[in-house]
Amino acid sequence: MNRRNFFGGAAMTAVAAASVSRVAMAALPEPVMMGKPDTAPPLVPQTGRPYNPVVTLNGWTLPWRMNQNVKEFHLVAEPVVREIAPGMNATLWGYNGQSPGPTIEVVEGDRVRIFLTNKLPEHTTIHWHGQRLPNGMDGVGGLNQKAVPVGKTYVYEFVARRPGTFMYHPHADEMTQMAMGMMGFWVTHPKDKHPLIQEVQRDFCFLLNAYDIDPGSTTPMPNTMTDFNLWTWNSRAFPGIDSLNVRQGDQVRIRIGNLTMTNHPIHLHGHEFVVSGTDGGPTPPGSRWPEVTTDIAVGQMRQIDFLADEEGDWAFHCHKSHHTMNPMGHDVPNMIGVDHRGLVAKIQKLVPDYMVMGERGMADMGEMQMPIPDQTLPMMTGTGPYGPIEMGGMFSMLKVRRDQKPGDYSNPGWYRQPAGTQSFEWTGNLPEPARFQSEAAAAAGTVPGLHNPPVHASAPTPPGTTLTVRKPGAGSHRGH
Ligand SMILES: [Cu+2]
Repeated sequence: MNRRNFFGGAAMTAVAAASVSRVAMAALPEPVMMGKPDTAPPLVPQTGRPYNPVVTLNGWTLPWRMNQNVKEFHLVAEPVVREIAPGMNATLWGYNGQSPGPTIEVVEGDRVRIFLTNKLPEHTTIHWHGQRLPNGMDGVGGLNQKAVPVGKTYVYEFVARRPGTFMYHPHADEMTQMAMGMMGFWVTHPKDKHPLIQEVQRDFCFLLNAYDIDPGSTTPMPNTMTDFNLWTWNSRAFPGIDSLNVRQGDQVRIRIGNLTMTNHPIHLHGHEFVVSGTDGGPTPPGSRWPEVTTDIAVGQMRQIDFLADEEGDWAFHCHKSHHTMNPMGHDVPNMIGVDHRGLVAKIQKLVPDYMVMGERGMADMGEMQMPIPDQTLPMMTGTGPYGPIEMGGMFSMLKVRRDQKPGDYSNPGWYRQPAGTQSFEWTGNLPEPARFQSEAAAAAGTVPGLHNPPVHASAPTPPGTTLTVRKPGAGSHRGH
């Protein structure tokens, strides 16, 4: 947050409440801006009903002003510069200095008033995805309201009627505005103990989003429908995504919404979770079963609950392996299995930077320092205590520690596995695998037919017989 608006949770709301005069009450709440892509600490509520606040991954919660029992928020839709990961800044559209916009946290039954100021170069609206509200507050431009013109401020007001996991985004020139990063998270906390909502010690949230930004440029291409090259959580790509740091024994909730153009099977290592809620509300207990991956379709939200009882650094990622990669060339030939040693050295005499990808797989990409244009990211990156992690995009870690303090969300560093609990190198004898023996036997001619399958199963071809293979001519199937 910048100095002008940084009051630091308690102080911010206290100052606002004390200084609101009759005149000021009629005025707009001053918008709070955020200048950094860091994960902000939870915003503990100073006014209204208490609740256990969420932590937005590489994001923050928008402070509010209490105005005669109405929670007032001020969102400013505007162009922003978002650091996708160190080394790459994207020119996006967002709210209050960042993309995604700030998380809005309220309590079931709260009356909420949101001022939306449009500082974009075109009109916009906000749709409150998943909310029960009056039809005229639903934010579909042209259908429920006139779109908010450039430079104007509109007001949305409704009661947050049901607790749950929601999001907000424009419903005006959606293709462009969502491709540019306009979206935000919304959490409505239950007002009392809720039979379907378990109390948790840690509550995280983030949105799945994707961008198509040509290496070397900074602005996403809004016309792209499927061929995105940056797969992000809250407009961050690994290694720019913060880890989810918890204390061993914590009951943990992670809320995820999908505003990309494809589904994402989100996978957690080392633990089982249940889907405890969707954007339709908390799930009935009879509908819950253990999972380690949950697929989140476009426009869906999933809320997962689990007990973090295993210490360690656990990978947490989208299971589509291309979504744990950062931008890669799309016209790269497949070199797996092609031995081009010698060739590279010859070409490098002419083109010093020349490199060939993936003769033995793509793992080389994790360690080679290939020159890349400014304003893009290495395809796979991130270094752990044992070498390159070889991940990008939608990847992070759940860090479970016995000695993490309650309420401490700081990164505890890398986990050191206790002695004798880590995969290790076998240094004993290696017996010849059985398949090599059979191949050796086949090469010696003692397994007839393994390399030269017989034409007729009933009459094995004796060794030494020349086979005549009849192939159809181009476009012709005559003769067979
Ligand atoms: Cu994915």
